[in-house]
Amino acid sequence: MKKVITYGTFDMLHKGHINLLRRAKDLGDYLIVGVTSESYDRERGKLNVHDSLLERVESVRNTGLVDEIIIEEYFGQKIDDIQKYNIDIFAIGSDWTGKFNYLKEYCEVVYLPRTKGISSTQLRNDMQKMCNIGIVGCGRIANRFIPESKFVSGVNVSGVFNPHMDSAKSFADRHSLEFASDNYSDFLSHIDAVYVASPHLSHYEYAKQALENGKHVLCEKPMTLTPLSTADLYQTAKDNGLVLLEAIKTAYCPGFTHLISLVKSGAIGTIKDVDATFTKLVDSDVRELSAVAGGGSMSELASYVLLPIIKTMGTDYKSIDFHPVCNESVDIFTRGLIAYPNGTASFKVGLGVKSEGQLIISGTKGYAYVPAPWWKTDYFELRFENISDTKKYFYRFEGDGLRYELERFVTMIDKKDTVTYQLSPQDSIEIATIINYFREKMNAN
Ligand code: C2G
Repeated sequence: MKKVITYGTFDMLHKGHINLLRRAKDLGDYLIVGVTSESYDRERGKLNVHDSLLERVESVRNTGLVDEIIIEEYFGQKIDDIQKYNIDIFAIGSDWTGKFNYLKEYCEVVYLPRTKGISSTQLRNDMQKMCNIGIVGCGRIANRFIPESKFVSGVNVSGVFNPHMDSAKSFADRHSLEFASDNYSDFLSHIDAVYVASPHLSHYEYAKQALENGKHVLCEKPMTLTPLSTADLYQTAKDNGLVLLEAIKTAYCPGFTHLISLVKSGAIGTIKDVDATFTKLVDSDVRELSAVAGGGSMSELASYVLLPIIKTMGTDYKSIDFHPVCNESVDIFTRGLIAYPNGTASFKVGLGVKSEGQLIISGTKGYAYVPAPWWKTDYFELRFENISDTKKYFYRFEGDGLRYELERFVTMIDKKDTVTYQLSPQDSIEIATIINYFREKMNAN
């Protein structure tokens, strides 16, 4: 019996896939299809797969052409499968010509003609309404956002708003955007969604006006500096059936998402302590160190360190203590200690003090260790008493990582989901609560 194997995502199964499966089946007597898992697709950079794994498996099965379906979960699995299933022929579409020659050592490799004029990407784009996004602000993060947006399908960054028309115009020219505006109402009338990347203290006004005008909002962190205003924005989004998301990139990247799922599933026992550090040295004259602009280590960086703490330990803490180190205007470093009824959490944030940027989540059976920079999670270990039990996990963290938050944002708009477990409205409100508490204490002193 001649056994053939082929692989693919098979998203929105179409004629091209069916032709490919038929041609593969004709090569032998028994056809095995490896359908890619969601995490493997994300790892290899396919961020916008529409159908779930179960739906894709079901569509491949319904073609009636396949004898066995397996799931492809990791890079390198093809060699393992070929040996495990005694495969004679590995077949794949001609868009991959040459890429799988390394499998010739294990079986025959056949590149089958690809059907012209149809692809999952095209079907996704046809189905998904293009989301026109306008950027508020022209700073560093806004500049980074544009190249990142090119990796997310269904998105077009069409314009920019800045109260200073000169800045808006030069930003639009630099990034070949369709329009620049210094009139916010007019700017909003041209777009479907807003990415608020202006200085912190302006986030609330821009986000609020956008939501009141029916626009979805992706807002840079910290969304606002008080729980009341963050909660108010979420309420406005809810009342208008819109997506509002805080742009803490770590929350949406594959490595961090998996880390949280693992530790919350008991992989290290019951979680008892979290320790997170994020420091980023900045020049002395920047907005980040300006008190009037809402700067300081806590307001700049606490969103990151509080994320793993809130996600794993929750928010029913008994007390929080801050130990800030200040210059004449803001905290250039703060150490925080949070006491829970049954555990603890601590963090360090610094704009003027450098430290090791690691994350450790400790449990009753072991701990998760994420080396610096943990906020761009591409690797972590689960460690136990017996060091031979250590498990290592590797992920991709592409580019600046902003593509992950943007992908989540447009998927939520597309699927009409207004809440994501990766960063819920309550999570954002809790982060604002702690930052606000810190700022109140600082002002009181
Ligand atoms: N295909 C085709 N004609 C099209 C579109 C796709 O023949 N018009 C083929 C592809 O060449 C591939 C299969 O259909 O052999 C599945 O395509 P995708 O779902 O796009 O999956 P892909 O990303 O190519 O996965 O491990 C995964 C594999 O390496 C390939």
